[in-house]
Amino acid sequence: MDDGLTLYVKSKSNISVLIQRFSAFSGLKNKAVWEYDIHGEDLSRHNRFRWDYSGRQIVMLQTMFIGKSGYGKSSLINSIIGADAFQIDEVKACTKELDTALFRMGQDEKTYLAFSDLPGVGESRMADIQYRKWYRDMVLSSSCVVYVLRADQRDFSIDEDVFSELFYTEEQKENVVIALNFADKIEPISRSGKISEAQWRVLEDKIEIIREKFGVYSVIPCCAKTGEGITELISEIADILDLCVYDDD
Ligand SMILES: Nc1nc2c(ncn2[C@@H]2O[C@H](COP(=O)(O)OP(=O)(O)OP(=O)(O)O)[C@@H](O)[C@H]2O)c(=O)[nH]1
Ligand SMILES: [Mg+2]
Repeated sequence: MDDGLTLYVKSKSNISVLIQRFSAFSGLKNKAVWEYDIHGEDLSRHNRFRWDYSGRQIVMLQTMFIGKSGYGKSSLINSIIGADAFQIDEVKACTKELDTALFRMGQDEKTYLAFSDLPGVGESRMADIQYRKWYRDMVLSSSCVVYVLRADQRDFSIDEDVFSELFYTEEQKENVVIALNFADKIEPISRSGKISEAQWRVLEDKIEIIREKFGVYSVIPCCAKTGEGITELISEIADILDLCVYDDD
């Protein structure tokens, strides 16, 4: 992209591999990506899909993960792709580049499903100014955004602030899925480590609170550690991405 963002390809595979894990992605195989929106606006004008990868122009159907540092963006992508390609860290903030996992969608080397991981907000004021600019650019180049929150978090003020800066129209919010990660940590914490029925009841209330605060209907509790909720998260992402592709025969 012409703003200096570099694409770091952390893993590259074929979408068939991903479909074996999550059948919800089967509607994307051998499809081409729309470069016009419903109003006929040419989206490639925003560099929306085109990236230079190894000297070749590729088109990416991109899902971007954003949210505060340590909320599990990299862990969620790892659990989707089924590999530890993205670095995770318990203490220091660790994602400093635009890391991407690519899955080739068709027969040729042109169109890819992509999951991208941006640095977390909330590390430092200076870093945030840079990151928020990246976030704005990347929202324009993404077909779906997974906004990661922590289920056990009480104060959402920084997230609401960042969120409202990025998404203000209803149309933009339709492409957003909120992942309520760390669902295993919501009280009452279960000894098994799995999300208990009591926790699910609390999560249902939490979903309503988040829907109201952020104006996003698609709110999915999940746990990157145990993999719970990941299939539901995938199904929401796939529904959004399915609207961005067409048959390329
Ligand atoms: N208990 C629990 N731990 C989790 C969950 N998701 C992630 N973690 C842990 O939280 C820590 C931070 O996760 P990361 O995936 O590195 O977070 P990140 O959002 O990518 O962080 P930055 O790259 O700094 O922005 C790691 O130790 C993960 O193992 C979860 O759902 N439950
Ligand atoms: Mg990370």
